[in-house]
Amino acid sequence: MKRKVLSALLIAAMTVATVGCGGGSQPTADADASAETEAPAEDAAADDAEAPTEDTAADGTADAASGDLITVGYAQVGAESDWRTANTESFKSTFTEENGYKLIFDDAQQKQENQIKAIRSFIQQEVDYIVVAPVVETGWETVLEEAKEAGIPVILSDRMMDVSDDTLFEAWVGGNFVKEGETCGDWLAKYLEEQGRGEEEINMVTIQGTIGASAQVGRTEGMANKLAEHSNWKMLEMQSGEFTQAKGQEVMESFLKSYDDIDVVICENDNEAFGAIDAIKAAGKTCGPEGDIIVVSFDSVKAAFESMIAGDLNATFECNPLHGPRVAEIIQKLEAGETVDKIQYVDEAYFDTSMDLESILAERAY
Ligand code: GYE
Repeated sequence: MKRKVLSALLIAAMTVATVGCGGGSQPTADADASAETEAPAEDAAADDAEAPTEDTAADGTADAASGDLITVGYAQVGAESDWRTANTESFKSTFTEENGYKLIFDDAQQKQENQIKAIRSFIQQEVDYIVVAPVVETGWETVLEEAKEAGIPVILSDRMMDVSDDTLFEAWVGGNFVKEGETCGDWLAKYLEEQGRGEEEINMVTIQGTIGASAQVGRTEGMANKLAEHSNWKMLEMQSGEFTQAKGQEVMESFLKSYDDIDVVICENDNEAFGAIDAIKAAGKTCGPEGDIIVVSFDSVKAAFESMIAGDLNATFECNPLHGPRVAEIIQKLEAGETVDKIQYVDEAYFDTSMDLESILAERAY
């Protein structure tokens, strides 16, 4: 039985107890050139995955000893931030031949059209699973229908898709972006209160992420919920910094030209904050706990800890990028015919300069 048919059966009836984990299809000659094959292609003899195997391990790895590799196509957003680099690394170190996988990795350079192309290329290559970290939430129905038609299960990771038919994907795993935004607002309220500025008029600006990305939509919404609770907080302006340091700096430069009384800048990721901090300093202002402008951001990558230790950044709200093993676990459950939770949120914390940041940084994985 062809693996694609097995996958289709898996979708149609989750009653299949154990499903073959082979497949290992070769990239076709006309495969999208941008889809970079992570691992060397298997030899033709390995492509004999017709028979079901029962050799998946409980730790989310597959047994490579049988020679049957699970082919996974990962449509990655891009390489826009430290978070993204850690996320890519998590997938590359999890989906190895040693662990029983062949990873086909595609970097979409933050463009949805490139991701759609990559997904079509994965379908053409008859991969076993398609994993997508969607750049934006909308506009995916057609290509997901094509994957469904081909019998290839789709797993979403990191950002969410807004699709009317949720059978178009198997599961999603990522951060709770609205909650992250609300945690940021709550932190800010407490911080201002402690400074005796609880009743003061507070002027804010936001450097948003990529517009339409669920990390942007959720963080903006969470913060808006908290703004509604504080009549003395004023959002002067919001503009996208595309989740990059360079754009974050550019946007902050323009904010500083337009307003001379900014109290808080909310950066929807750490890299934008690094750019904003450079812009603040270049404008002759100061930031951080001792400075003129409070700077907060999301992700909590290592460089954010360094920035807090340096006294530039006030706080960072965590978003965990290490989704490789989580997606592998979902795949192994599907391979075993088990049901998986459709929506899987990852627990997240926050960090500020009142904490022992040196010790936390020493233990930090990303
Ligand atoms: O915050 C940002 C990255 O989607 C959660 O994307 C992710 C975001 C993350 O570019 O740094």
